[in-house]
Amino acid sequence: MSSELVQRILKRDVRAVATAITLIENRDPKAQTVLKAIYGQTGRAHVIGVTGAAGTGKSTLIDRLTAEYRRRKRSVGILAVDPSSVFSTGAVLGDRVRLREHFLDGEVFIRSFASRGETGGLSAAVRDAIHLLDAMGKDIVIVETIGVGQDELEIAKLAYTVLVVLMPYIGDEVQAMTAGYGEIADILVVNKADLAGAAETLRQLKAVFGESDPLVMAASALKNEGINALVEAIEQRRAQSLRNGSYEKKRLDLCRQELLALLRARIFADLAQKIGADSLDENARLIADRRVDPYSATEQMAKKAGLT
Ligand SMILES: Nc1nc2c(ncn2[C@@H]2O[C@H](COP(=O)(O)OP(=O)(O)O)[C@@H](O)[C@H]2O)c(=O)[nH]1
Ligand SMILES: [Mg+2]
Repeated sequence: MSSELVQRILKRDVRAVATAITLIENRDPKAQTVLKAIYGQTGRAHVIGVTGAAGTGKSTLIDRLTAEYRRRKRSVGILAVDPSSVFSTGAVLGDRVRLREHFLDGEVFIRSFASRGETGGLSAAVRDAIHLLDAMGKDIVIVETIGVGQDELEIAKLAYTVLVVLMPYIGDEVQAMTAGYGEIADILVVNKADLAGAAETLRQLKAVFGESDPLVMAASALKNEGINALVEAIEQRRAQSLRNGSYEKKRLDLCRQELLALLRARIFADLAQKIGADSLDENARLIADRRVDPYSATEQMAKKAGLT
């Protein structure tokens, strides 16, 4: 069953990819079999992370970016870690909305992920889904996350290029609002540039970050303005990073992080099983009653589980 699924994924069968993503989400052991088999065919896709606060226009912007990439004959996959995200794909299809549905899916693959509330689980699932879309031949994989939790930031780090989307705001809170963003963003996009205050926001951001690190750009997803320039900037950055070796460095770094994450998950699952939920509850009770301290409890539990 798995090998047939693998063949279908490599033949770009949308339903096979959807089935495999469901296996990943359900943590079905078959998922690993599939992922092992397809991994050799991955490593080609350009993964673009799009993050930022809710309502800044990420989904709308992704719709427009997708249309632009499709115009450039590049295939696109979209993974949204916010189930409320709505993609019209109207931008992609224009007048051709009456196209048969499977054909629509063949052009642009879209899948949403629900947050799990368990740190690490979500980013692992999204990383696996990226591998699938990569193996099915998507040139571009866009991952939308809301830039709030640890998981969402982890996911942004799975991308080669990270866009942080902001919208015009009033006041002098630039530094506070953009504190963590500068570190993860390759490009800061002031979306909704059609609204008042956009030029001033852009000016303030450039005052904080300079011209290029991160690059600060304006766009209006609603009016489809600045989209071509944004795609140009994304592509230029990628070409540049391929030339100067930073792309290769990032690739290596992502593989190292993936290994560490998988090892961490495996070690922890093993340990949790050996320790058992009962022992965890018992020790929590003892600690709460101050009959033992958490440090000694950890030492004891680790020893019991066979760790030194
Ligand atoms: N004025 C204006 N509104 C926009 C623009 N882009 C998105 N919006 C609107 O902002 C709202 C939130 O957009 P959405 O893409 O769902 O934001 P997300 O939560 O960041 O994914 C929607 O009502 C959009 O129509 C823009 O460039 N200008
Ligand atoms: Mg959205």
